[in-house]
Amino acid sequence: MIEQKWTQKRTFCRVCEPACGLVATVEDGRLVALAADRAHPVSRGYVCNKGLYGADLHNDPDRLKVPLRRVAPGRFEPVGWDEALADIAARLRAILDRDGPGAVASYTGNPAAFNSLFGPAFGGLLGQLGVRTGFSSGTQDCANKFAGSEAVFGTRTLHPLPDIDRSDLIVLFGENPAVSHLSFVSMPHPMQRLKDAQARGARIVYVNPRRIEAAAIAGELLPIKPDTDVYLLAAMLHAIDRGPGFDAAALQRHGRNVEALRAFIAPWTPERVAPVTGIAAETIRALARDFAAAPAACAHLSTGVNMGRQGTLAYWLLHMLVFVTGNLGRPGGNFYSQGFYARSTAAGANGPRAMVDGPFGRMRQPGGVGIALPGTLLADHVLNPDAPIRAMFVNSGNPVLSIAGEARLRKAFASLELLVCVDIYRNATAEYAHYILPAAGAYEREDINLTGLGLQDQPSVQFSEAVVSPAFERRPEWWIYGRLAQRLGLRSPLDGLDGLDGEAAPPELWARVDAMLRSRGQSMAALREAGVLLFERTRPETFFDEHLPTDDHRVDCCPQAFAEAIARMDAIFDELAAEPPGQLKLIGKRDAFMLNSWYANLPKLKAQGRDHNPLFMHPDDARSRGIADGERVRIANRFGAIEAAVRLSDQLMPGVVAMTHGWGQGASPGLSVAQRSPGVNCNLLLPSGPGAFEPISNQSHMTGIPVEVSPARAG
Ligand SMILES: Nc1nc2c(c(=O)[nH]1)N[C@H]1C(S)=C(S)[C@@H](COP(=O)(O)OP(=O)(O)OC[C@H]3O[C@@H](n4cnc5c(=O)[nH]c(N)nc54)[C@H](O)[C@@H]3O)O[C@H]1N2
Ligand SMILES: Nc1nc2c(c(=O)[nH]1)N[C@H]1C(S)=C(S)[C@@H](COP(=O)(O)OP(=O)(O)OC[C@H]3O[C@@H](n4cnc5c(=O)[nH]c(N)nc54)[C@H](O)[C@@H]3O)O[C@H]1N2
Ligand code: SF4
Ligand SMILES: [Mo]
Repeated sequence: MIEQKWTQKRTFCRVCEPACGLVATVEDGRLVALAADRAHPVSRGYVCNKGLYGADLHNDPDRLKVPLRRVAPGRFEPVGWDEALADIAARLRAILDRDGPGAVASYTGNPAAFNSLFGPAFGGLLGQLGVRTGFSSGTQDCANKFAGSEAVFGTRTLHPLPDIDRSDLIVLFGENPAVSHLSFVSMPHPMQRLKDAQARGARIVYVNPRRIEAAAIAGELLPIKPDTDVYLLAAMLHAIDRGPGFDAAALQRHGRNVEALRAFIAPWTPERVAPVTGIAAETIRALARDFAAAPAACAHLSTGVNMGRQGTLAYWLLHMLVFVTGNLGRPGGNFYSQGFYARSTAAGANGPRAMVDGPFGRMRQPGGVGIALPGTLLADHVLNPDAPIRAMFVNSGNPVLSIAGEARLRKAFASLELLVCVDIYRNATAEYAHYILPAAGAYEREDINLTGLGLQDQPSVQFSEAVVSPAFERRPEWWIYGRLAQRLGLRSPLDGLDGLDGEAAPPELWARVDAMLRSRGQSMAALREAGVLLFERTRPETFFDEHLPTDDHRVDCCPQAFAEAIARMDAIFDELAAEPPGQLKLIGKRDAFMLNSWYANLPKLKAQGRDHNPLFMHPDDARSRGIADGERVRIANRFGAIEAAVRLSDQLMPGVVAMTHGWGQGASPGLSVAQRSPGVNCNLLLPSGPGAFEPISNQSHMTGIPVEVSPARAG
């Protein structure tokens, strides 16, 4: 008999929101390959290159293997877990005793959202320590969505999805599903769904300053000048109100403050916003009319709008566009998808966050789901002479490269008495760490796809055991923070379970998920048994009566909470209108070869000239500046200056330049491949510090940044 050396295990991808099903091949206890799970009931065999490359990432020789302690700047030595955690606990205790919990802070990065036991483990520890100063990648990403839905729907966890399969008109603002696979909509293979929609006659419009990859597959482009979507949306509402009219029945049954909305949109005529948005008034009117007239129309927006200066207002107006046309809670319009928790919209309804005057200006009071301190103020808080932060935990994040203001961030991290980074790599931020702790990777821990809750087109939940045991000295976060809690003499989910080896999590940590599942007649035990549980797709018509958590089941059409932000709209509009012709604006450009800053170390993704991040520029803009394709240019503004090679692209609107973020790995010796092809950090050109974020959401301003571009030889 031949001994079988390999096995296959069903698991799922932890990189982005669709959580595509994967089959892992395990040989001698090692993960050797990941493939699409053809039998998966939701992703049905879809997987993208980042999912497949998860195996390369898993086996990257540069991944952290053992805890590291800094002995000198840039020099680390291996250390045992006991010694590392004992020393971290002692130093943390000393700082807490001396300066109190206000001197300790955390930064939680994006992959933590795909690590379902991280939250209870880390939150449990910080809660006991009284640490409340929390930063996260969320303010670089989507904080406006939480603030917007809180005000309009009374909950931060209600984000109506576009019902793509049944819609006649689908309008997508600031997103590129062909590359990024959507955010705040969990749907494997969105381009197939959009292609199918187009084939049955639906019209798809991408509102975007760049002719994105998605537009080449299905749909048309409506080019817009960056950072102006809020004015386009206001003018579309204006045109609907003055043209075909709002859906009276919908407003009467489910609207509140409708007259205030009408008063708000009155001055935003299509003619007025046309020069600022770059869209002709007649085009705005026609799109508005079509949206109102379509039997069913849906809309969605993502990071291209989130990262503008008025993402919260834009999200409000997007909700309004859908609502006043009767498309909220209509098949083919936008709907709420409940998923595996009966009270999922209630989770974000725990009281609106007030505005507060912090040491660095007005902002939304942090706390609860989705509202963190502004990331652009991280350095300010750490370096605040009146109340400096002395110790920080950074978990699965790389703020040095993901937030604006790299130089000040480096200074801030270098000033800390204690920095602990928990990551799978020694990343740019970890260079400043006193301890770098090796986390178990996605395939070395048990997990469920929690992030999709309330956002899944087809609700489902999947459990994956650890596909392989954590290799070397890696440990899941629940073990790391659980052990640290014990070292600090605090209660820990590991209490009484000393035999745990880091693979199976203590049941206590799954208790909340178990309770959620029980609300839908399921349980953690049933999920473990089944692997994947499917839930019925939520009927759109249940939106108001069953899911909107406001007492009167009404939508606030003009929230009082927006008064300050609305008052700023004219000033920003005037500023945009006064820009000189030819002013260049920088936007982001995600591609399939990077994932924020952390797919930077895979040699396969650097091939074919992908070893740097160029500046994409329209040929007309290059010609008028005497710049040739491939030439090195200087990109500068009042925040900073960088150099990069130019790549001409007529996909961009003239006046718009684009760069991929996450590069600038020259000072990341822990990532040998990335360091050899460092590229440049375009976040040096973003505003940082006070004033660089939207006060009502704490969301950073990261798109539509004015820049000058000149040949590098001249500079
Ligand atoms: N200019 C510009 N800047 C941007 C953006 C942009 O579009 N333009 N996008 C923004 C967005 S949307 C986001 S979400 C942020 C991201 O901001 P961050 O989350 O701060 O940055 P990432 O590069 O995603 O860093 C993730 C880190 O987690 C580590 N990691 C990966 N998997 C695991 C794991 O399983 N466990 C642990 N412990 N660590 C893990 C990786 O090695 C990496 O170091 O960046 C933002 N920055
Ligand atoms: N390959 C890959 N996939 C990813 C990621 C990645 O880094 N690489 N990151 C993941 C993460 S963390 C996230 S949050 C999601 C994000 O997913 P998406 O939000 O879809 O992100 P992008 O693909 O960057 O799309 C943003 C779009 O906005 C456009 N844009 C820029 N400025 C403006 C503007 O002012 N107005 C309008 N209307 N459009 C504008 C840009 O041209 C771009 O096409 O992607 C996830 N998936
Ligand atoms: S789309 Fe996202 S979840 Fe699916 S395989 Fe690609 S990276 Fe993974
Ligand atoms: Mo993100």
